[in-house]
Amino acid sequence: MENLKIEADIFSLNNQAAQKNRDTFQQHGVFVINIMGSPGAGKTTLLEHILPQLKQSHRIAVIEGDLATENDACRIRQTGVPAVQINTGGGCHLDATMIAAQFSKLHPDKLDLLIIENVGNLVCPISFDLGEDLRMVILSIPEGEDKPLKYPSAILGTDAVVLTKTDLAPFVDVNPKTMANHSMTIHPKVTVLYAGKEGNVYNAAGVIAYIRDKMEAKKQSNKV
Ligand SMILES: Nc1nc2c(ncn2[C@@H]2O[C@H](COP(=O)(O)OP(=O)(O)OP(=O)(O)O)[C@@H](O)[C@H]2O)c(=O)[nH]1
Ligand SMILES: [Mg+2]
Repeated sequence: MENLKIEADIFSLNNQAAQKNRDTFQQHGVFVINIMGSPGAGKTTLLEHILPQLKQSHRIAVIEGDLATENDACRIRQTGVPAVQINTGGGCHLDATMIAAQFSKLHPDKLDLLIIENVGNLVCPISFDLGEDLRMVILSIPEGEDKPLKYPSAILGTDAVVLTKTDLAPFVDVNPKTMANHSMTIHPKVTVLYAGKEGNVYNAAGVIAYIRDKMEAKKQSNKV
């Protein structure tokens, strides 16, 4: 019983901090995306390929979350996009307070888009609102067809599922369409997108178009 109360208090405190973040993001006109998924699902690889195109039309910064190392922030900086790294030590997710502490360092008045890559984990990050506008769960095809069914909270708690590593589907006996259908069984309104290598090219055109659409939709709704 005591454990349940502590858990409820943690979520309630985080929700308050997330609401503050949401207000701050809105004041600065920054659109915020929270990217979640298992370790190695291809989150940073996806960012490395979408940032060069998105940065042509938007001012972007990235917050990277990992237990240890600055590896992912370094990879992002190589695209020319500023990135800060949060190391959680043992923590399996980012929380709203961690984001608030980093956001002020990112020149908020000169930003249109903030992308947060959460700690690699398909469970914990889903429960922690960061104040984001959009959630994307990255599921890599080699993780297996049944993952949307086995991790329903991840699918229910996201706006979009991105099925990555499409090039590996033939080698791991996974039908990406089955993964997509399982995702839509759990969450009929979820958007399913694909990304992966096609020969020497990494194709994430659908993801880029989706992000642009969502940013534009928010801009229009702010005008009303
Ligand atoms: N073949 C193939 N490999 C990929 C693809 N996307 C990512 N990878 C590989 O998968 C591995 C993990 O990719 P990352 O982008 O580091 O994964 P991540 O989700 O950011 O990992 P963490 O941040 O550690 O949770 C790397 O070796 C990538 O090269 C893809 O589309 N096709
Ligand atoms: Mg990463």
